[in-house]
Amino acid sequence: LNQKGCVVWITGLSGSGKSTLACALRRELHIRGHLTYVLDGDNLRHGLNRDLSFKAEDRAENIRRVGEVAKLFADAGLICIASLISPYRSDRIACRSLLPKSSFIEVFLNAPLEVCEARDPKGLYKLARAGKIKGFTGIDDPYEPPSDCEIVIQCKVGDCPSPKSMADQVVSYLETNGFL
Ligand code: GGZ
Repeated sequence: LNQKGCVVWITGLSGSGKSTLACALRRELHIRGHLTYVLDGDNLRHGLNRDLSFKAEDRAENIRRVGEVAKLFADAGLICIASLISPYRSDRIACRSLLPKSSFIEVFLNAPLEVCEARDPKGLYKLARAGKIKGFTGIDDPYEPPSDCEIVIQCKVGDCPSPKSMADQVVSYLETNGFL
């Protein structure tokens, strides 16, 4: 293995396609012979982070733990793909500071709330609108978009890139910056 490890940190609203992108990116990198590991917020909340709620300080702790684990994978030479809403800029900045400069690659999956809410794959937006889930990101809880991230993936109403083309955008960045 001759690979420079890094963390690809995907942030965006629930339903923006973070897990889909993570999965497509894993596939593209695997095809190219690179070792990856995907850390998905929703999955980790069933295990490592099962003790955490969605209030701001628990989200911060969620992001902190995943950042520390991602750092371990990057240290081991893997491309670690983390997909979490990670709604607070300060929490993402704290993760960035754990890694050597340039090896934290922040990807903003910029899908409008309207698109995410129309998808509503788990019916959570519907529950949030009905007041049955409190503190749902984008509805009655904040999302702070990155101001200085490495990659922005734009998704517009009626015009969202395919999973493969989202992944390709990240692959191009990794190639250009010497990670592949
Ligand atoms: C946001 C919530 C909430 C609230 C449950 N707010 O899209 P999903 O459903 O499948 O994945 C989301 C997941 C968010 O976990 P993260 O660890 O990524 O969040 S954070 O980074 O903010 O800590 C969503 C579901 O949990 N979910 N309640 N109130 N998303």
